[in-house]
Amino acid sequence: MADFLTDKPTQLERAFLVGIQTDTMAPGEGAELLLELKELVENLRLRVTNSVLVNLRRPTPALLLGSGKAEELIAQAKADGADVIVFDEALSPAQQRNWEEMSGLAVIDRQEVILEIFADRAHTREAMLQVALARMEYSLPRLTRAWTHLSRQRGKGAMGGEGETQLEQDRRTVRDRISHLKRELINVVQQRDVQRRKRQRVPVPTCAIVGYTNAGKSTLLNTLTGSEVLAANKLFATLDPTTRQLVLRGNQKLLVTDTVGFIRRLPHGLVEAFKATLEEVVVADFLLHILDVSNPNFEQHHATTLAVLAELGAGDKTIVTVFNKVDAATPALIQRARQLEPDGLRVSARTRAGLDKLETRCLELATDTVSATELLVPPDRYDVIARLHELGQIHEQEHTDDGVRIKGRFPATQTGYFAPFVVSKAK
Ligand SMILES: Nc1nc2c(ncn2[C@@H]2O[C@H](COP(=O)(O)OP(=O)(O)OP(=O)(O)O)[C@@H](O)[C@H]2O)c(=O)[nH]1
Ligand SMILES: [Mg+2]
Repeated sequence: MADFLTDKPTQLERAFLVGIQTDTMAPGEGAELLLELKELVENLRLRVTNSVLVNLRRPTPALLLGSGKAEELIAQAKADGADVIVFDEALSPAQQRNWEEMSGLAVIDRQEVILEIFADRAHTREAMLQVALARMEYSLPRLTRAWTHLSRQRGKGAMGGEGETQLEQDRRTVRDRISHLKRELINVVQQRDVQRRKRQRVPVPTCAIVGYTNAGKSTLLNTLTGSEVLAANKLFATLDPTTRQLVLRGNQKLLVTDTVGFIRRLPHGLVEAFKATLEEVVVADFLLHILDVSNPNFEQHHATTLAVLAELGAGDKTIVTVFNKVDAATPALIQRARQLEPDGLRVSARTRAGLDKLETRCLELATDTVSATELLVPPDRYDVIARLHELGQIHEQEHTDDGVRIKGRFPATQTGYFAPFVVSKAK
């Protein structure tokens, strides 16, 4: 078996892209997705020879498209000198195999392209584990195809004869690797949990920056906190979460986490695999949803991000919508942003325009979120109890053997004062 942890795509060079427009899609959506697919494919350093948009009435089980159309596309791909056909629409394992047999070319879909980019970007142990897991889940039902993934020589699965037993062996190996990776990822999650608890002994409020890939999340983190996280004009530059401290007015601290970007039709296995990393989003006190308002597709990006957040179980968090790159956006686009989210903030992480307003909003939310807290005060510290009553609103107070247990809301500006007594940060 190829080593999925270290493989890099190197062999294929020229891609022929096939986009699909169906009746159920919004007009023009197929064309837009196809443009995005082109960008994705170019991020793999493949050259795009041609992009074709096909109107699809009724998908067929064997090839997705009708066989006449398939033959036509294959002839065109070959004439263009392509060595791989890339579908924007997900292909079933059988469809993929049929296309490969019919064309003699490698045939992949958007999901696999995204997986390959993630594999290319993964450098830390955690990211590599997550990508490896997602790739294996993807390849398990596809072991009989001629190409197992971009970086491999032709596979041996479908060769007949002792092929069956070979295939069974391959399946077993992949299943074993999958359960092994899952166990390792559980360790990662536990470790992260320990780190987070250490950090939260003093309850500093947290926020996570989320959004479509290339929206400017890392740039915003850098500008706000003066750090130097990699920000680059390429898709999925960030795979690992990075947390930095932002000091707001009145010395209010806020931990800000930069996260992996989202994209339309993100492979489900990838979202699953990245749950360890995306835990930061789920536990954050609030989210900054960054959009690239200079990109005419930002409305779709907005919807995609909200859908992924819902899938992660973070759909009901407080979200601050931040329209970034106003320096590069046309007035018409900015007008559309206003319509989409009238309360959204308009900023430029590059020129710093609007960042003071963003910081003010963060301060309001940070002050709000530290406030729901459970404390345990030693029985002899009546001074503290009196002060807490003075400072905040007490919701519950109970005398126990260990001391006085208090639940309530307190201004975050007093965090330093009550932090030593905090038991947990209630939600
Ligand atoms: N014009 C302009 N460009 C920006 C702004 N903010 C970020 N960019 C550029 O947008 C590109 C992507 O920025 P990143 O910060 O890497 O984006 P990201 O959201 O972290 O992307 P991923 O990690 O790939 O998901 C870079 O080339 C940035 O220089 C901005 O306010 N204005
Ligand atoms: Mg980034």
